[in-house]
Formats: sequence, structure tokens, C-alpha cells
Amino acid sequence: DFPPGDEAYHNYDEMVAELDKTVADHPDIASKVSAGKSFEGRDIPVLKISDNVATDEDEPEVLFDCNQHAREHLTTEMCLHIAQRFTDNYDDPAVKESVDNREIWIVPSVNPDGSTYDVASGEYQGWRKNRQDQGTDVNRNWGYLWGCCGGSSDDPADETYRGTEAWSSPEAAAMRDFIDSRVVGGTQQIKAAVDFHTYSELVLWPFGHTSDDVTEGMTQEEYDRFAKVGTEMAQTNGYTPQQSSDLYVTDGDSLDWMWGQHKILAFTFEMYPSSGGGLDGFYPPGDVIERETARNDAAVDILLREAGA
Ligand code: 0X9
Ligand code: CA
Ligand code: CA
Ligand code: ZN
Repeated sequence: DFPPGDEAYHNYDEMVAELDKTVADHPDIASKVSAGKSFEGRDIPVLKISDNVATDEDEPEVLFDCNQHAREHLTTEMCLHIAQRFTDNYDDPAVKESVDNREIWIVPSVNPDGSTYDVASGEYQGWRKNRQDQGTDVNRNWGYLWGCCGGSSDDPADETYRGTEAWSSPEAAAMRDFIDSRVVGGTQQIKAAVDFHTYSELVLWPFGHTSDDVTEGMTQEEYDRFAKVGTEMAQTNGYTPQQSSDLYVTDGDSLDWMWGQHKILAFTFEMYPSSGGGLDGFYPPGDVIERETARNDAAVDILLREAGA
């Protein structure tokens, strides 16, 4: 489990318990479903938050997903923080306004096998991938131009191994099935999304597979909207806004698929810290969780607003 000083982090069972408690405490506005199962058979829970939560209403839907990468535990806390803020503070008029007019989907751990393995021994393993064979990088396994562009590896030992084919990881496939299931009457209901990672303090937008701003699937107008919203969010949290390929080129990441396949206004946030420490950067002490998750409150609110634009 998490080492001394980091007990505030939630392991998989604690994360599930937290979601169950949220639903038990707020049954009118919170419910839990499953996106599917991980390679080792763990459920990948999805929390829904909205008024009339049992009804699929005609309200813009927003997705927050976390922990595609095993060692990025701060992101799981980010998703749990969002869940708590929109349920525990429902009597705050601004929160109520958001909850009543959106359907918010939260996936605290896309990669529960990897995150469990990372902490199981009591010493951090520095693990990134899932636990399928030598491990697939879940964020290189999504099916938009999978493996196209030198932004992933075909070596199963590599940290960015893309898998044997698109969607070969059960975790990416489960997320695909869930997001595809939000197409209702031919229209994708999820309008905006953030995929949380650590670290570097960045707000990133598509595409990742090319350094071109404008390309097949991205007009200048669309690019400009990403840059505008991304920059506005970054002004609230102090992160650096940029196209994801400005960091480095990736192929098969979730961002490119969410936009390329579904035209979801999708961002990747790289959370605290900004730099330094190599592997240590993935393991900030538990006492930064509150500050570094609340830091994104205003950006999350902007994304919820944009989902209705
Ligand atoms: O490499 C990744 O999957 C993400 N960074 S991380 O350090 N958390 O592994 C970044 C994905 C965003 N896409 C691009 N940078 N193209
Ligand atoms: Ca509703
Ligand atoms: Ca709906
Ligand atoms: Zn990551």
C-alpha cells in the first residue's frame, strides 16, 4: 500500500469505497456504473453526477478520466476531488447550477491493475503501463491513427508500448465502449473532457500525432477554439497551455481519439509538479493533494461551461 506520509492517497479499494459512499450519501445526484473490466478483472467504475441522476436527460455531458498511467496517483485524487466537490457542495448555488444542467462522468482509475501493482509492496515501483504481459501503455492503445507516426513503441518492453493492435488493452477498450455508448440518436452526448496525468503542469490539446495545428480532422477554427479554451483554463491554474505534440508526438493517445473520432473538446492536463525529480515527480507527498486538486476547480468550471457552448 502507499508508504508512510502518503496514506492520504486512495488505493483501488479505497477509491471504490469512496465512490460507494458518495452514492450512498447523495443518491439523488450520484450513481455508479462500470465501464468494463481491467486485464486482471477489476471493475473500472464510472461515477455519474447530475440532477435526476437515474434519468438520461438532454444535458451536455462532460467526462473526467484519471490514472491511465499507473504511477500518476495524484490524478485519481483529482477525480475524487471533482466527485466530492459536485456532491458535498450541492447546496452552493453555483455548484447546483452545474450539477443540474450537466451530466458529469468521472473515471478515477482507468488503469486499476497498474496502480495497484505500483503500491502493492509498500515501495513505489515507478510503473506506468497496464499489467497485460510486459505491460501496454494504455495511452498509446487508442484507435485513432494507432501507431501511425513514431509516437509509440512496438517493443513490448518499452514504456510507450502500443500493444499488439488498437484496443488490445481491456482498459482502453472499456473506455472506448463507454464513450461510444454515449452516442444517443447519432449524437455524441459528451461534449468536453479532461484526461488527467502527471506531471509538468501543462494544459494540452489535440492533435498529438502531428506537429501541424491544422490537419485532416482539425480546421483552423477548431484549433483556435482549443487554444482559446486551453489558454483560459491555464490562466486559472498557472499551467502552460500548448498543443500536445509541442510536448512530444504521440500516437494512439486518448486525446486524439476523443477529438478525432467523436469531436469531444478534449484536453490532457499534466498536474503538479512542474518539473524536477525524474520518477520522484510522480510521488508528491500526501499533503499536497488538497492544494493541487483544488487548483483545477476553476478550470473544471470553464470546461463545464464550454460543454454547453
Ligand atoms: O505521454 C503521455 O501519455 C502523456 N504524458 S505522461 O508524462 N503523463 O505520460 C502525454 C499525452 C499527451 N499527448 C501528447 N503529448 N502528444
Ligand atoms: Ca440531470
Ligand atoms: Ca444525457
Ligand atoms: Zn500520464
